Amino acid sequence: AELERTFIAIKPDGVQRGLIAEIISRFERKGFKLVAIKVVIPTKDFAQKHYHDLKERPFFNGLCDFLSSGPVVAMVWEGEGVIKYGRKLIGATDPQKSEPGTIRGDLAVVVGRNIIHGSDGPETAKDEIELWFTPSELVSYTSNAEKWIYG
Ligand code: YYY
Ligand code: MG
Repeated sequence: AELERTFIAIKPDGVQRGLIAEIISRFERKGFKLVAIKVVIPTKDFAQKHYHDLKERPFFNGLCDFLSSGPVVAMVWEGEGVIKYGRKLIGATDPQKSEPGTIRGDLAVVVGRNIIHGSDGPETAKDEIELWFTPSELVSYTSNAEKWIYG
């Protein structure tokens, strides 16, 4: 399996609603490998760094207030195609448009409370992993399931 990694975060609404295990389970059962995880309450400044690409958007301030309003579960997941397929598991940004079967489609209702973040491409994945984690927090290991997942 090639070493592709993505940054996934359960936002404060997902944490407060008790959806941590449900969300982790979907990535885990798919066959992706968890290589870093922590619970953090981001500062507003940190939230603004995370969402810097969106700073001109009208919802930017509210979005950053929201992300810094409570605990977030920050994770790095590894696996073949995990960046693109992680986005598929998550579903469309607006839960009204997310397909049933996706995390947002099954578990969220409005765009401002869509419970999860996932990197949208290789560049943002790299940047977001570096923003949220130090290199020593990323754990490289071989899962015994890998030969059954990848053949
Ligand atoms: O990557 P993704 O989270 O699916 O969407 P983005 O376009 O990057 O927006 C980030 C975040 O901003 C989104 O998850 C909810 C919020 N947001 C919003 O509140 N209102 C919008 N019209 C668009 C996005
Ligand atoms: Mg995004």
